[in-house]
Amino acid sequence: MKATTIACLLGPAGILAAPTIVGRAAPSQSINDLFKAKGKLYYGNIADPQSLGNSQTTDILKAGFGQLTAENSMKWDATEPTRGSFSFSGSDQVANFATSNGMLIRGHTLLWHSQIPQWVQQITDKAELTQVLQDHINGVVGQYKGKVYAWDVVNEIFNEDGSLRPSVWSNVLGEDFVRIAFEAARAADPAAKLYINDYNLDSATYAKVTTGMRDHVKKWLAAGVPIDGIGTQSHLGAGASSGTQGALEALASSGVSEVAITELDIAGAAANDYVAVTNACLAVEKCVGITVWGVTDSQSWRNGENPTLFDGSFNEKAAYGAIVQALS
Ligand code: 9MR
Repeated sequence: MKATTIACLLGPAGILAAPTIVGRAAPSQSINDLFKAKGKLYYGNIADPQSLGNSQTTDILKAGFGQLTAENSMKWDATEPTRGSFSFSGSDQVANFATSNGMLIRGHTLLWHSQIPQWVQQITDKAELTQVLQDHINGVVGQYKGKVYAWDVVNEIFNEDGSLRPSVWSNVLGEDFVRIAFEAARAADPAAKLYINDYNLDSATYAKVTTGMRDHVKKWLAAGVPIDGIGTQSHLGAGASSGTQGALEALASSGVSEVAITELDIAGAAANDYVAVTNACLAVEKCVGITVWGVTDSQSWRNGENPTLFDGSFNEKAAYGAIVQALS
């Protein structure tokens, strides 16, 4: 890593003392630039107001990555905690940082079973829940109209066996909540790519990939639901990267125009796992980009698993250099 900052200190007698390392700067090579040179749109990462308050984190983001997802601040509990009263203080910070640094934005997420306020969970009337969903999507997508590359419109709506997960959405509205959400998002920002996002989509033959995501999306596309892309979160265990390319191909075969790896982290962050996932996206034409879920291990939701590309002291890990090498 070339960007290590070296301070030459003068000793008391004016003699040049040994160089002292006062801190490592950001990575010297941008994996975003290298990925784009291979025809992809971005290599991204996540942020929220707290991490953006740390200059070592922002240095890494600026030097290495070209896309940002808000880790939590665009979710429903943050943006519309009370019905009809929107709060964008956190999410605006993420969007402004991305925009002022030329980074694409992935909006995450408009409809989820988790991180939704009680007042939403308690609705049992179809017409009311439809209105509430449309108003939420209109408010949040409208706030960032023209600024967001892609929205995760619905998140984690499948069970492991490929059926629809029970939630206030499916319980009250049946499967129709998917159409309602995508149509509202399309109306609020016609230029944004609209995604369906989920986890455990890591192997081509897994039920959640086949009878779950692929077959449902095929059916919804045939019915005119405006779905542009499928996001595979890719929270992987060590050594679990071998299925990624096949899974991306299976998801792409649903007929969506693009797919993306939206929340990548890998237990242990072995270099060969990160390189395999990067190569999988390169090998699948519809794969537009990769988002890593966490800048440093100490910021990761996977406590103790060290799944990101930088350690808790902001040092680049071997996997980052291996991605640079694979893309060079
Ligand atoms: O990383 C997020 C963590 O800070 C939150 O506490 C958590 C709350 O549910 O959500 C995490 O992000 C999740 C993402 O929004 C959806 N896919 C799974 C991610 C990891 O749990």
